Amino acid sequence: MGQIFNRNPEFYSADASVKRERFEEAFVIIRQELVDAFGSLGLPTDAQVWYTRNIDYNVPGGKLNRGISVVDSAEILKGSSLSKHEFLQAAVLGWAVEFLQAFFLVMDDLMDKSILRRGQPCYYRVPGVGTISVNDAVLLESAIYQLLKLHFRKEPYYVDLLELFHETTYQTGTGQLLDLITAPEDSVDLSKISLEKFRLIAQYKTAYYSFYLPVALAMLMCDIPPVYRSRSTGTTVHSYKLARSILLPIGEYFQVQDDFLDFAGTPEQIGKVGTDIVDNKCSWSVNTALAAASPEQRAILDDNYGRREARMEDKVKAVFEEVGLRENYRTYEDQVYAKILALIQDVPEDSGLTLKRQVFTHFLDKIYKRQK
Ligand code: GPP
Ligand code: MG
Ligand code: MG
Ligand code: MG
Repeated sequence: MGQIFNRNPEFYSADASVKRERFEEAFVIIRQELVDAFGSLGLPTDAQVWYTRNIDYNVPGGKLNRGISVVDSAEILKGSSLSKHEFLQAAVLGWAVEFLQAFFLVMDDLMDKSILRRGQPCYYRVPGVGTISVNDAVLLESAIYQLLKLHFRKEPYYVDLLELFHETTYQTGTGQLLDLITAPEDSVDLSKISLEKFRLIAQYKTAYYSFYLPVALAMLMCDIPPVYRSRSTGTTVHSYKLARSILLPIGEYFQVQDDFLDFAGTPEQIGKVGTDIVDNKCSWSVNTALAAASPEQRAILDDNYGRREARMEDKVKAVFEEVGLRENYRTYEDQVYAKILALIQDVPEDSGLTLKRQVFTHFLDKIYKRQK
């Protein structure tokens, strides 16, 4: 283990780069465990090399917000810094979330026909990979359950962890289904999309796995009771339900940002090339533009949205600019931030093993006004 990991953990108070470095040190251990397990199958060397490249190409290079949030949340819920063992446990759960995300992204990029991910070609576009990426995605998902078994088999909440990952995968697959069937390749009909559909898609495809999952994992690990009586307000708190009621709106806000950046972000900035317009997606951006469009602008959107031609994509982008999408987004962001803060203020603040407002404000502040 390296220097940083051996230092007495003060994760929550540490600055972002130190946190990231310590979290990445845990990855070295986790990766080795998986590579060793694969090696023990006695397969040819080329399979071992392929498996290792799959992990290295797809898992570690992202923002790591979801994974690090498990550790942050565990520390906030515990109310003090984690022991070395607790840190490793939380980091394993955090990396399990990152493996889940890698599993989703490999498949999502294939389905969305995307070009770039995290500043490098999408995995399916790597020479020789193609549709083998589907099988590699299966292996990335399997890694989650190998890690859970290795590190949590003896914990009383082991089954809860398994159920949570299974349920989250189900929810995300459901969201991806909605996302895909709302965006048929061969028939563009903008009258079929709506902000309500966008919300449903965002909740299922993004919010559960990106926001609820990391916090729920930390709650399980820290033994937060599912139901308790708040001493400060005298009310009964259903802790997981309450967490969900705040984290799902944060997830919707995050997907609005993702959709806006798909249109407004540069590849250098966001590490990917936006595909929502050519993919005919029910994005926040197109819904917002439709609501503000004149009949002439609407006609341009009808004729050019969801077509695989750069010239037509540019016409759509011009309408997005004309209707003031950027200004609209700034207003949305300030309003939603205030709204979510108000939700957080309603969380009863108690000492001991209870939910803490800071778990949520921490998350919200991490994404507020994000540029990538
Ligand atoms: C992101 O949507 C959604 C996912 C990563 C969930 C995928 C789920 C599967 C079951 C495969 P997006 O396409 O807007 O993300 P991005 O903009 O990063 O491509
Ligand atoms: Mg995508
Ligand atoms: Mg997608
Ligand atoms: Mg997107």
